Amino acid sequence: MAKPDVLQLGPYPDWDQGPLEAAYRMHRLDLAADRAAFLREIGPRVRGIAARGTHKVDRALIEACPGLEIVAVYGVGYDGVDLEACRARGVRVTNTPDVLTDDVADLGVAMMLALARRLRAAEDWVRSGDWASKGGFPLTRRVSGARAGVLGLGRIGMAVARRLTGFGMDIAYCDLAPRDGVDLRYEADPVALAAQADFLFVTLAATAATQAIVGQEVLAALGPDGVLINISRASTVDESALLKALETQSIAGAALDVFAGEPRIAPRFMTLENVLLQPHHASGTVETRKAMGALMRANLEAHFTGAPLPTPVI
Ligand code: 8YV
Repeated sequence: MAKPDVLQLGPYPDWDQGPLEAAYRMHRLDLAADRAAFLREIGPRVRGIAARGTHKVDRALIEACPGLEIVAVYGVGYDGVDLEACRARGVRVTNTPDVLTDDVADLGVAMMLALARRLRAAEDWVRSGDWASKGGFPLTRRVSGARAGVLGLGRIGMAVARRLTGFGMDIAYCDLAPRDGVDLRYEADPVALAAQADFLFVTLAATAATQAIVGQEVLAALGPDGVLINISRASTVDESALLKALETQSIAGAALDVFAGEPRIAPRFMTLENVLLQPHHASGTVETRKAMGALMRANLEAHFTGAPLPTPVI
């Protein structure tokens, strides 16, 4: 039987690319010189799309592939996929939940510590010789025992909260409703959550309802001692309100793994001292990326062999 044609929207590590090419005829849209011409030629043959969490699988792309059966996302977030258009066409969508939860939570906590304890500036202090010439590094900020807010208590929010417990933090969370069996303080309103947080973690799924949920009001409530940590999607934060809050120091700082227009992020971030900037790599460990790739490939394989999808979205 002929290998199914799969449209690939971005690069994967060799350990995934090899097996993908062994099982499917892969077509690299990301390497096409003329995207429209490439889609006109390949689109009619495409049965699957392999995407990364940040890719757009919009209506136009779906329409360019009239025989499309499945969109397999290498990532937990599927906000880039037009689910309505997929549903209307009976196209299945899969993601890679669970396997990345621990790494994303780990990075969120690492970012909190790195920003509060000023690891980047402190290392520069050593490397530049300031330690020898000027003496001790300026004092930083304590994390243990501080107040944390977790905005969005899904898998990743829970994993963050579990870790923060180990730091003896006073933890509250906000979600659509209190979670059964969760022994953490619940706040129905993100503004109220921010008002009682020293460190506010954004661990929301990106949906229309969470769009810019961290806006001017939440940032004002977070206040001049508050720190924002975003390991979800840039769309959950009103980035221009955030930049203004950082520039005017109406919040203490932000540790960000996600940005509007990434990887070409707003230049205003680059000159700020009170930020920690990460290149959207919370899931970026060898172990987790291997598991994500294996799960994405397992979803494709299940689909093309008629087996139940391991992790369907729709
Ligand atoms: C990945 C992600 O960085 O899981 C997600 O939703 O955004 C990340 O894990 C991404 O999918 C890989 O490009």
